[in-house]
Amino acid sequence: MRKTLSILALSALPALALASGSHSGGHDTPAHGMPGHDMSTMSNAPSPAGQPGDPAKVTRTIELTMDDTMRFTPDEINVKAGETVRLFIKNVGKIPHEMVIGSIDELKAHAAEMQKMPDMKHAEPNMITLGPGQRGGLVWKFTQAGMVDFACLIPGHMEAGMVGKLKVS
Ligand SMILES: [Cu+2]
Repeated sequence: MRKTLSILALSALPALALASGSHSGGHDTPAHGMPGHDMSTMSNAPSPAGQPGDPAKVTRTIELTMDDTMRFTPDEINVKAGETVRLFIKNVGKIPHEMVIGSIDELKAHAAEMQKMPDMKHAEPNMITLGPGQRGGLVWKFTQAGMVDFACLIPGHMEAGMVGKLKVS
């Protein structure tokens, strides 16, 4: 009986991770937003980084790992403009990590807010937070050629080098 329960508890974890990754809502705290700007519309605004992808249009799955040496593996990924990919990420570390896609300026601004509010709960289509051993996916469409960045915005991680690049050609 005890064994059955623990298996159930473990199998629920990836489902939770996937749920948070696909969550379309904004941040929980209004302090995070800009005055007079509805956060729920922000993720739909055109961004050079691309936009949330349609899971039905995924043409490729790219697997990544995150670990406690503050690295993504791989940390450089080549994609094509117009391509919708599924980034399938596994946290192989013993502490939580996350992957957030954006321009380096967006990521730095977001990291600064995370420093002020380390307990801030956030879930947006451009990010996924994974606990130790968890895995989950993020579907993203790359809209224009250029360099798109990603980082782990848990306080201290980006500063320790937990960043990566998506080269869109
Ligand atoms: Cu991290």
